Amino acid sequence: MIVPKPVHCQARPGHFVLGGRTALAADPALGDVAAWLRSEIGPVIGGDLPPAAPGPGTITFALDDLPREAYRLTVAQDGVRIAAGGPAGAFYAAQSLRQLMPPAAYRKAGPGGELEIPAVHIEDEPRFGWRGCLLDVARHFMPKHDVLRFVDLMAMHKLNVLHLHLTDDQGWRVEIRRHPRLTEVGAWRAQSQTGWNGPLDGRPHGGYYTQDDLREIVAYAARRHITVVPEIDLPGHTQAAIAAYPELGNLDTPLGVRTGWGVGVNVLNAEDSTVKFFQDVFDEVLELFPSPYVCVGGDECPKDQWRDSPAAQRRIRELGLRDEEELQSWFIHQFDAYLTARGRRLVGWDEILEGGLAPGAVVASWRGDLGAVAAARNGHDVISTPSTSVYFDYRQGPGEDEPVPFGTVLSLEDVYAFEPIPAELRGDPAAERVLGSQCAVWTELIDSPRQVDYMAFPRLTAFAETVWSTADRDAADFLRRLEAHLDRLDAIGVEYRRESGPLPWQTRPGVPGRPESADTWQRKIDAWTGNLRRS
Ligand code: TNX
Repeated sequence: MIVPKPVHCQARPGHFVLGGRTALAADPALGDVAAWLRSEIGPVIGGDLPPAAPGPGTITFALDDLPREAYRLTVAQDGVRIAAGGPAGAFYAAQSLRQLMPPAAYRKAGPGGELEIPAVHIEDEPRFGWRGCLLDVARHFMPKHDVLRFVDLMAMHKLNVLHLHLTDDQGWRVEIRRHPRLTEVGAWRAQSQTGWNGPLDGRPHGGYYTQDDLREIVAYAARRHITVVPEIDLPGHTQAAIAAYPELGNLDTPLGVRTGWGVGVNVLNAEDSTVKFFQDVFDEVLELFPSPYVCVGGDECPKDQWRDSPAAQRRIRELGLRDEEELQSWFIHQFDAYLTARGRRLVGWDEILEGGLAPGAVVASWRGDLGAVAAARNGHDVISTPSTSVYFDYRQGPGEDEPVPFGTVLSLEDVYAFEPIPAELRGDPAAERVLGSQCAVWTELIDSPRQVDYMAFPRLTAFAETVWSTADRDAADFLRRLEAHLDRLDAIGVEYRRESGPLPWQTRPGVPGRPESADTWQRKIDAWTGNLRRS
């Protein structure tokens, strides 16, 4: 009944009884995982799960000669034995063990008493090393408390990368000491567009994370074996920064933080001082986020302002570039060199392929498969995140009551059927370059943590199985296990989408969306990736 499905799972007769005095015995290297399990399960059974030496009746965490994220879990009448390649593997074993318990094991407190765990032998390890989820906290701010809750939900599904989209036209969400107006001004907008293109709602929106908040999120995630990859999106998607510091932009007229959606025309200018400004920003971001990977965005940068700006045209000549397209890749190269010099690896959206890249750069391929194939064949690592397969802002069904209908239909079954290795790379050694995949919760039309629950679950559960499990995909079997899993989500209080569609209070009648047909979408991808194909 475990999701994502383990590589090997064999039920055995009998069960283990977990009670308040059940002892936890852990190799010192795995002590923190045992402590995590104690703090989660202790309050449910009303006991303290004391530490002890291995012995009968205990739950034992031992190291074994296995890959870092692999584990073996044996539940027997006389004890539970976990053998893991390292702390991450032990943590995934503890997650599986918790799924073997009744759903009440997911509550914050329980009636006390004992939990029965069926005897079983599991051998398990993930298919991909990058099992990610992007959370867009820029379009709609998500309070820190809800981010931590989301981290726990990712951990429950054995995902290991949280990509935090921290800045965009509509909001700047990370405190930067050196440039305080980024949050003083950039974290707040006067109002927001209702739906995709409805009237402005007249309500201020905003929020940001202090540096201490982000240190807490990073540490909380690390304890759950999740790396937080920060994204500071540039040179497009920067109107909030330009609103705070107009000298970063191309216009003489001041801008506000953006209130509408869609690709924005206000982009950074290409002055050295602007590059320096953002390198100062990254100096602080790197301090907060130890992740080896750092995302600089690079997506959707309209070139109109550079075409119209005498200063940008002067820069193009000064730098000996051919045109605005090359100016975009020059921009990205400045940050590629900056990050490489600091021992980090640049991650960017597939648009960054359009001008050649440093060898260490990682491409997040979102517009179909083309970017993934091109990047892998050119020796770049790839994160496969095609919008029509893993963008959870896309509607979950064709019904008009989906809140708020956007993009093409991406059902639970579609996500389950998603294959992260593009068809064109199958059998090609370049397929090794696909580090894994990442689903994405973009939040233009998702304005609260409750809406995030609805859009992310249970599709995230299906996604977790596609990136973790090596087993053949069997949708009927998945849906059966999902039933038990939904009881766990209910115990946590996740307001997921039911098979029947949204509940009446989950619909948002009258809020304009932007539903599209699969054909329209494909035509759009073809047009967008024209540059990529030519390059
Ligand atoms: C494209 S994916 C974007 C985001 C939007 C998303 C909506 C990417 C690199 N850019 O800015 O939020 O589509 O689906």
